[in-house]
Amino acid sequence: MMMSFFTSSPLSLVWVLCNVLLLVVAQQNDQLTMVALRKELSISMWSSNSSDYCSWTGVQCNLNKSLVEHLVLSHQQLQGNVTIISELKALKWLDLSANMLQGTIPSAFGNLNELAFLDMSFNKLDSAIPTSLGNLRNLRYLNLSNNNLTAEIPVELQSLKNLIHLQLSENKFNGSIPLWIGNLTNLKFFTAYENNLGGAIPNNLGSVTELEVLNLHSNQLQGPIPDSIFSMGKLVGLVLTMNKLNGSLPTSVGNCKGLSSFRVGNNMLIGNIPKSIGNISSLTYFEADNNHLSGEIVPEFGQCSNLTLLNLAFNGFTGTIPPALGDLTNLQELILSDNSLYGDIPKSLLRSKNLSKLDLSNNRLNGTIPEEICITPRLQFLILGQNSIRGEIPRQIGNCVKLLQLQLGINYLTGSIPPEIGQIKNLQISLNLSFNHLHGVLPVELGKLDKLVSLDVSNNRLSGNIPSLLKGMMSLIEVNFSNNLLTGQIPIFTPFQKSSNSSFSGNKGLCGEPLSSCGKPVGPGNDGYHHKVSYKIILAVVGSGLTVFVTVTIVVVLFMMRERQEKASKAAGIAEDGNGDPPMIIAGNVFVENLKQAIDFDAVVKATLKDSNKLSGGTFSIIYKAVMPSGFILSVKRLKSMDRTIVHHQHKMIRELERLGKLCHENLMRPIGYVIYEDVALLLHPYLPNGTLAELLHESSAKPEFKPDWTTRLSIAIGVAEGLSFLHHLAIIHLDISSGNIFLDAHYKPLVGEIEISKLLDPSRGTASISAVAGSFGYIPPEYAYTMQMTAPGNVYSYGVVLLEILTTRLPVDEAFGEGIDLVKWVHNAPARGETPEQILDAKLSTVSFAWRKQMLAVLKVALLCTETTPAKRPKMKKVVEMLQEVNES
Ligand SMILES: *[C@@H]1O[C@H](CO)[C@@H](O)[C@H](O)[C@H]1NC(C)=O
Ligand SMILES: *[C@@H]1O[C@H](CO)[C@@H](O)[C@H](O)[C@H]1NC(C)=O
Ligand SMILES: *[C@@H]1O[C@H](CO)[C@@H](O)[C@H](O)[C@H]1NC(C)=O
Ligand SMILES: *[C@@H]1O[C@H](CO)[C@@H](O)[C@H](O)[C@H]1NC(C)=O
Ligand SMILES: *[C@@H]1O[C@H](CO)[C@@H](O)[C@H](O)[C@H]1NC(C)=O
Ligand SMILES: *[C@@H]1O[C@H](CO)[C@@H](O)[C@H](O)[C@H]1NC(C)=O
Ligand SMILES: *[C@@H]1O[C@H](CO)[C@@H](O)[C@H](O)[C@H]1NC(C)=O
Ligand SMILES: *[C@@H]1O[C@H](CO)[C@@H](O)[C@H](O)[C@H]1NC(C)=O
Ligand SMILES: CC(=O)N[C@H]1CO[C@H](CO)[C@@H](O)[C@@H]1O
Repeated sequence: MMMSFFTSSPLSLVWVLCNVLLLVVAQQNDQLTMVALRKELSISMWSSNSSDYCSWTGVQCNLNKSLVEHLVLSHQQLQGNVTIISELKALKWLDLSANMLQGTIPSAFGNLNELAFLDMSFNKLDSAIPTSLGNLRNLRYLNLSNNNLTAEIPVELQSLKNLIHLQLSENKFNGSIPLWIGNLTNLKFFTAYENNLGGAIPNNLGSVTELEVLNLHSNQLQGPIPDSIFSMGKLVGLVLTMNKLNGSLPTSVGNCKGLSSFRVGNNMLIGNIPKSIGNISSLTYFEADNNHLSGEIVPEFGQCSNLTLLNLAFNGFTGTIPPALGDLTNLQELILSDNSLYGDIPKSLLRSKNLSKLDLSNNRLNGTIPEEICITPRLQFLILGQNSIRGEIPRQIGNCVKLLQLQLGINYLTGSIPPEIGQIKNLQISLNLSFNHLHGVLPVELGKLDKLVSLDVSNNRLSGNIPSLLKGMMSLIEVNFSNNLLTGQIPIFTPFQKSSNSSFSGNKGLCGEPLSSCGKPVGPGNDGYHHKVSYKIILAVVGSGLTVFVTVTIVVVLFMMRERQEKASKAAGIAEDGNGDPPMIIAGNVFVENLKQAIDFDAVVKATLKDSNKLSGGTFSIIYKAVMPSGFILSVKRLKSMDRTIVHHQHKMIRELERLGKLCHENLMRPIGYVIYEDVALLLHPYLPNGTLAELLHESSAKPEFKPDWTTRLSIAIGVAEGLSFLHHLAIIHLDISSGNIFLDAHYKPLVGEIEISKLLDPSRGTASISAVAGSFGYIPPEYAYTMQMTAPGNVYSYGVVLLEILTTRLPVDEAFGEGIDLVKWVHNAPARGETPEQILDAKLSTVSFAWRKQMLAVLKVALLCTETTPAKRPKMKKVVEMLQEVNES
């Protein structure tokens, strides 16, 4: 057979030889290309591997192992020229996401005829999309999100008829959304949010029969929401928030039986909400706040049994709140503020046992507060201010034990303040009863609210003394007792004396600081205040072990004494400044050459003397925002508990800082310079506008559309792990890992901060007393109480707590967990309580999709490992990174 084949015709022999030759050449080509690529990009995970490129990490070849088909090089900090990849002619799958690629997308990528998946998201690519990408006829997934790409979406992409996913979000695209998108009939997923796209939403999207997700938020889109996008009925998620859309909500929205998320807030929409909304049984989020919608809130919402969030705030809705909303057993947030609603707060609403936020403020509600107010135990935010609510505050308000914020100001409430308010031990954000007709005395039970930050009872008819038991409100920062009938001496209590006299004015019978003195001797000092706080912290941190308890007490007291000294010297500093003498700068430097011009040391120092510039405070430092005369914005860290050693060891410190300034990892916030004056050290960092992870996760003021989704959270978790892994690789132990020390850049890339502290306050340098209280409450590993030393496994534990925060959106310490239980214990004890992981994870994320839920469960496993009680059982940071990346790729 063989013989006959070979001999049958010399021509066929030539043909076979040619093919073998071609194959060899092709193989050689991929070999050369891969070796050249490894050299060009100095890819670390390929550094020690063989010449068999098909076995390199992230590489897959076809069955006969000659040609590269899959190339996954995400998260490799790649920076070079990737054009050469276009030589890998058999490539089907190319993932270059989350690197540092700059410049244009290589137009030679248009030659990759087989390519089905191209992901270049999360890089620094700029300019226009090369038109050659229109040649990729087999492309099914194109992800170019999170770059700096500009110009219009090129018309050539209309040839990509097989596209299923097209992601162009978070770039600088302009022009309008092309009409030809309507011809990509296979498209399921289209995102172009956070660009500069204008014009109207094409009204032929109805022919995109498979469209499931359309996310175009934060553009300049105008015109109506086209009726047609609902005509195919497959839509699951529609996000058009923050545009300039007008027109009314199409009735056809009711066709989309599978629609889960409908978000059109911050536009200029008019008209009523169509009653057909009641047909969408799968609806989970409905957000239409900040529009010009009007009419009544349709009771048909009550049929959307899966509805979790309903936000219609800042519109022109009138009429009453439909009692049918009480049928929504899954409702967690009902936000109807800033409309013209009147009538009662329906009692049925309070049956929603999952309701955690009820915001009906700034309407014309003229009923009373129902006694059933906290039949639902989950309520955390009860915001009823600026209405015409009458009657008394029911005593049952004391049942609202989970409440974080209670706003009843500017109403017509009568009667007295019920002492039961003192039972709401969780109350933290604010208690506002101002501008009502309340009379009687201030109940002493308010003193039990030891977490409350802001108390406002102004503009009522309250009488009697301000009870000295209010000193129990140890977290108080803002108070307002003004315009009442209060009498007697203002108790000596730091938060009171630190307030301005307008907080107490308008009470004829009130005297003492900050008002004029009563002519009587003033009581003892306020030292008890701080001691009480620290005492509590010690108890919670240590939990057991008397010897340890004593050691820690001494340490904490030492720490606090330093802090007080520091406060005194700071006050002196401000006084000096008032005289026009700026403090003498002893030393200062900027490590980054091209920033030297932009930074002015005097302006840096001045900025830190103003409290209004304060951004946040960590365990070891206070952070200020400093705007330079050049317009450049810095974040300036003033080291707390300043030690003389820092001045004495100045040169050492400067060397250390300069070394840290060279620490190059994209997930570490390294110093760009420093200023030293008197005995104060200021460290300069770039200012990151997105704040900290703690703010992102826990700050209720952030708008829902800025709440990070799971994908963002996972990438933050991975970034932080990578930063810490890098530190450990250099044998640097972080002393204060917490979500408050993780900063986020404009793309939500995390940067681990406070790394300097680890070096500057090294225990081996005689500053052990400070590092001995290393860590933030809730993040401190259990073994720390015995060893008093922060270690790499200790860092892994603290990181595990951050992971749990990311997964649960809960604070590391919260009284809601029960006596002596922190987040770690609460999660570890879930099986014992008979709770499933689903009851632990943030349901707003875990119920979005099965894929997210699966990833969250996998990350939960990692978090449980990290927070093992036995340090030896915790994985190394490097292993954590690997595990998380595996989850990410699954
Ligand atoms: C190698 O694999 C490709 C496709 O996977 C196939 O077309 C080709 O014939 C194979 N070559 C050999 C020598 O097996
Ligand atoms: C990248 O490399 C290709 C050749 O592989 C070359 O043609 C191109 O000019 C390079 N681009 C840059 C920006 O250096
Ligand atoms: C880019 O989009 C694809 C789907 O089109 C997705 O699989 C991938 O995870 C996305 N990349 C990133 C980094 O999110
Ligand atoms: C994006 O491009 C603009 C110029 O168009 C540039 O000023 C900016 O620094 C770039 N941003 C990033 C993150 O590369
Ligand atoms: C779009 O952006 C490109 C490049 O930034 C610019 O040249 C062009 O004028 C812009 N077009 C519009 C319509 O704004
Ligand atoms: C879409 O396809 C139709 C027919 O296939 C064609 O007539 C029309 O011009 C295309 N529209 C665009 C905007 O390319
Ligand atoms: C409501 O949500 C549950 C859980 O996510 C889901 O199983 C169910 O199918 C949803 N109901 C409808 C009508 O979509
Ligand atoms: C509440 O206000 C509405 C509309 O102004 C009015 O019709 C109604 O009588 C008021 N209810 C009470 C109890 O005052
Ligand atoms: C297949 C193989 O040997 N891969 C190794 C390549 O090198 C990296 C790091 O140098 C290892 O992690 C891989 O296991």
